[in-house]
Amino acid sequence: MHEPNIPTLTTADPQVAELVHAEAQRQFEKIRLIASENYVSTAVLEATGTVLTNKYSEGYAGRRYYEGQQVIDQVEQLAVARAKQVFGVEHANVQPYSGSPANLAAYLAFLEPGEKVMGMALPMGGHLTHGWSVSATGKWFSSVRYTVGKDTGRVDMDEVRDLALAERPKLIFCGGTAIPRTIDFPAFAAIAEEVGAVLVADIAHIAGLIAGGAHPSPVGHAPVITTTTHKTLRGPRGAMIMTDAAHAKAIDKAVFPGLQGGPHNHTTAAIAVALGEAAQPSFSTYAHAVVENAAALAEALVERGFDLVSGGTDNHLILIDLTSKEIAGKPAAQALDRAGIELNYNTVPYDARKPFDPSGIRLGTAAVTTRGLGVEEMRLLAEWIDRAVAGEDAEKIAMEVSELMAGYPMPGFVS
Ligand code: DSN
Repeated sequence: MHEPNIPTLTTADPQVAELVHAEAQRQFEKIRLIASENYVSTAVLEATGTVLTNKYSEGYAGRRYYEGQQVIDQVEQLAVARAKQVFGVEHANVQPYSGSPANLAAYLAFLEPGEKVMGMALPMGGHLTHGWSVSATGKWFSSVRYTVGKDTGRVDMDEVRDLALAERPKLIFCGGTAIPRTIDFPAFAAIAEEVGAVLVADIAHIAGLIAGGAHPSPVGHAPVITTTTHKTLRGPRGAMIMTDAAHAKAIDKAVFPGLQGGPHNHTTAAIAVALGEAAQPSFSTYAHAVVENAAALAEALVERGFDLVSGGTDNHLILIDLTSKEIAGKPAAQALDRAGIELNYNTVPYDARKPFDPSGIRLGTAAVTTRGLGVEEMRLLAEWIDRAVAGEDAEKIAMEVSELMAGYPMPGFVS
């Protein structure tokens, strides 16, 4: 059942309570490989379920539009101070509701409608909000996109520089949602400086790795850093924008009053808790274990004939092109889900198939590492993935999966 227990909810609304317990059970039994997901601690869960949700606090600490901020100001200041300490930044705004609004704040702060943004193309691993055509960021702004090399699966910084020099964007995004390799922040910074653009590092996927010292930091290279708080950082669903002193005011104004109303104070408290956890030495151990597990899983998958975009991984994320396995991403993801292994189908660079029925699957090791799985279990995982993709009996694999996972405690659940 869900932990902390929810006895009052069970009495007041058994239907919802039952669904909460069912989801906790599902998360316990499955191997969760969605690269953007994790398991938050019980302390983070508790913080999100508090009376802080009752309070409006538009504005910033000491400058609010509602009375009664004696406590909320302290909560937000604590989250900000911890973000500054964990990431070594000059300024942090912890109010964005999630990653997309955080990125939108960068546009509002530094671009006029119609001006140019450069980001990684969505099918290459970028994010919708980096100027992709179906997003408001691609509709309201002019956008140009860099790619990855067809043979290497990696960003070619010469191509990025050539495109930037030709197009002269005012805003450049680095980072994305399906990038298995280290982001070269100094090279992006040099290009942004050359063309006079503001560089935004979207570190949503790798924030926890950066906090734990398992990926280079963009601090000192990108003046603006956006991140969600719920992926490798292992906090509640939310976001932050971190900046140097020079870009702080523009970002704060863009978040409020530019884009948002009242911040979600229960989330802010949970972000503070997660950042407190990320400051502990054990979090650095966790972040390095995430990367080690991904490397081990990648190696075991390659041994089994899987074709990995860029040939492997430097971080928590693996992107598999299933073309050589003669199965598309969607049926493979569905077969894996039936086998107790949860991940998402994903486009691969230069995909010949459509985004809703692409050639690839995306995996990440943040959640399984939180459960305590290690390098040895990654080999077993590769074997199960191989068998499920090959069409072996999914129910049999699911039994083996849930037997393994029964030995690994999950924060948020007790049997
Ligand atoms: N949905 C997130 C992900 O899965 O990477 C990005 O927004």
